[in-house]
Amino acid sequence: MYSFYCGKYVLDLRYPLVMGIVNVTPDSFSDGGKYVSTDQAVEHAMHLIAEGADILDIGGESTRPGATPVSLQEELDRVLPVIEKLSRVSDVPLSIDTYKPEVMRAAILAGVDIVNDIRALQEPGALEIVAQSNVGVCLMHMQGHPQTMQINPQYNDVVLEVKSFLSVRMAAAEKAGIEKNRIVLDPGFGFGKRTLHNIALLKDLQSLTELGRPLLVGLSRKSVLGQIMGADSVYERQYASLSASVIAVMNGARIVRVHDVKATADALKVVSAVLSD
Ligand code: 8Y4
Repeated sequence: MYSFYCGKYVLDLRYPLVMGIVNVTPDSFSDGGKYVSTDQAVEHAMHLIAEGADILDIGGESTRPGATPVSLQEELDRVLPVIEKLSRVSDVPLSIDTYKPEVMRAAILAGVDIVNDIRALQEPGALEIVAQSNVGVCLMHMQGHPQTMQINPQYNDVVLEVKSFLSVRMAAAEKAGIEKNRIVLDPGFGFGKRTLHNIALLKDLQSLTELGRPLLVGLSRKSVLGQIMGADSVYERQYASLSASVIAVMNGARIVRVHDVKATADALKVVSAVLSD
């Protein structure tokens, strides 16, 4: 239940780990143009490791609600140089944030240890590519598609529906040959969910642990926190993000995907001390 087999690593998830976000997109790394700097992304990644990141999640396509998709070639051009450089120097597992099977394949060849897929390996060919490797995978729930998912999210019982989706995707992964101990599960905060749905999931996260695999959650800087606080800027969400990570881990999460690694690592030391007592 608590070992996560991912590529070169076996992670002990009896205690919470911090996954640091490395965006290789022009909105976060640019001189105001379209170009993306490999060096800046690698430098940021190394900074996150120094701050205590246990895992790095590298993404080349913004998955924010309404964001425009990038082409396969553009995504590969963004993430591969970063993965190639980091895999030579990093002492923590690298994760690729993608739903595209071709990007998964190239990233695995370049040395990533985890595939973080917001589409839970539903793209044709994705299950096979992960099955033919030894990488770990994060299966995430999303209702709808990134461009439209926040228009009208609807659930009868959000916790039950997320749980049943994750159960189905975990069964599909195992049937394809991906061993259970290579899987972590994620309710997908903000992905086709209203504030009330996100709060219901955070409150009742513990029930998702009944699926028998560790939970990964991402709430860092998300709009649900802005909604709760009444603050629009993502830069006003750091304390709320930290609170959300602490609540998530107290309620059973074992990996938190965050922008602010140092603050989160400190907070999770306190949580770990309480959990292990
Ligand atoms: C401000 C900051 C506004 C961030 C929106 C966002 C998750 C994920 C994302 C997650 C897993 C995001 C790739 C969305 N969220 N992967 N990815 N779980 N496993 N939005 O919750 O950070 S991107």
